[in-house]
Amino acid sequence: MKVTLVQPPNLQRSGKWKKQNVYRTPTNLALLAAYVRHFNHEVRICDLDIEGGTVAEMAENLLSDNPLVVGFTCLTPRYPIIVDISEKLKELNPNIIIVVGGQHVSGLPKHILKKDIIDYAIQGEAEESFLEFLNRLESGKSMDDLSNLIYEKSGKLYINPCRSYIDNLDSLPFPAWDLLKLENYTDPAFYKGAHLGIITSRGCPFNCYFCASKVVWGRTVRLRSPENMVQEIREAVEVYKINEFMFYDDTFTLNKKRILQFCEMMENSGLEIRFYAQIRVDTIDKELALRLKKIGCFAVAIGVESGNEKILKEMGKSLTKDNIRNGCKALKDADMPFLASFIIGHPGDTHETIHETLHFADELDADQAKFMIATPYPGTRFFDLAVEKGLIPEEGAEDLGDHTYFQHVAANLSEISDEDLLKYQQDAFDEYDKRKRPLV
Ligand code: B12
Ligand code: SF4
Repeated sequence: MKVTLVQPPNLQRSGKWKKQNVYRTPTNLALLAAYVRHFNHEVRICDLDIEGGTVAEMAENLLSDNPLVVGFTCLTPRYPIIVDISEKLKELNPNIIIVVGGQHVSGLPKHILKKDIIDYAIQGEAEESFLEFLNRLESGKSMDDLSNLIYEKSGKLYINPCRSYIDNLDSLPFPAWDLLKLENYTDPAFYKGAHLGIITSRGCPFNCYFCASKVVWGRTVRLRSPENMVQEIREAVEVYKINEFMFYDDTFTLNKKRILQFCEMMENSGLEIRFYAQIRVDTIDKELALRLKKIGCFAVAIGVESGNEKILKEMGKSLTKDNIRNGCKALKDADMPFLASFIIGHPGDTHETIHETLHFADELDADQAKFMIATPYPGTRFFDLAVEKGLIPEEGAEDLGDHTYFQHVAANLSEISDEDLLKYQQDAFDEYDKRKRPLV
């Protein structure tokens, strides 16, 4: 079956973000493509974030090689543009089958389909269900009992239960990088050339109220083996000539033993790479930071979120300010640059607690820092709370398009005004822009 997988455009590329030239690989689509291609489906990936165009041009681009199915990956802010493009696709070719997957679908399964526009959605981990979906379309078999599928029949919505997670992540094929124009994936503030996003684990065991990781992966963690990680890196370096990477894992260092083994294997591999990863402060010490540095880690990102002990406790992150101080000290001792992210506008945040957060940022003295405004993504406790308080509608997912972190307040559960939150964010960004230490 001929299928085009689509990364929709990122509409945050306006104003100051437009100039940034930052593009990340749609690794999820490259993984799905590799999986279904293995079973003889014909796949193209179209990254509209890079290819651009008006809605009509994007739709024409997607139809240019006559696919039977178009599949979009969907982050919440991109849902509205997916609906617009799909509408145009159906106008140009009423027989095209449109399916959507990704975090937004998994967080809000009840509100994804659009009559005569979005036909199907697949929630959760999707490799196996997407393959089965294409197989059934091809053979004309009923979709009724297909796990993870969301569909409509005789005006009724069906949300089928999810199948169990893939046990052995090493069994998955490596992403189909040959389907992307890899030279486009740049980020000059981090990387010297093109880079790839690699994911080596799925899931996070913690329960932060604002985090959407669990909507796709649940709360259990599955890990790829160090051998398999090194193999993927070797292929990227030797076949695709790319030696810079971003690990998309929620917490790259969650399992210290695995990462130490990975370090050892990389040291012996003869591969020279540069990479960046997200970690938690309680999963790093000086020894590990030094080992990571030795194999090419040029920086790590940590989520600090707040400088107020009570807010930290209520957040579900299981970290105290001392945990954070210790982790940052280990990174500094190892001379490992780090980026810290903070959230302004937590439920219950006051002027005092936000000042504590800003002072804590000063104390930690990260190489770079970002300050986000708390935003309720579907499937999170924050989303449920915001709906419960009537601040956002659960239905009408199209209105969620503005849920983004820069200079926008989607649902304010803090004790201060929207204007004050926006001002704190802008001032903090401006201040840290002046101080940040370069990574390249
Ligand atoms: C890399 C990344 C990005 C990249 C690129 C995302 C991309 N398209 O690949 C960039 C930097 C652009 C990005 C931006 C943002 N991100 Co982000 N990002 C991630 C990250 C770290 C990894 C994504 C990934 O590749 N995962 C691995 C793959 C294999 O998993 P997956 O994407 O879920 O895909 C599986 C299924 O969902 C499904 N699937 C996915 N797509 C499709 C398509 C079809 C057709 C089908 C059938 C199935 C399917 O199959 C896949 C394989 O099983 C995740 C964290 C995470 N835990 O996933 C956050 C995450 C996705 N991001 C998140 C957020 C909040 C954002 C931002 C809104 C942040 C912000 N403050 O601005 C922006 C959105 C910008 C915008 N305007 O769109 C949230 C999701 C919230 C939401 N509902 O949208 C996550 C989950 C982080 C979190 N822990 O909360 N992000
Ligand atoms: S620790 Fe990180 S990935 Fe895990 S739930 Fe919290 S924010 Fe999400």
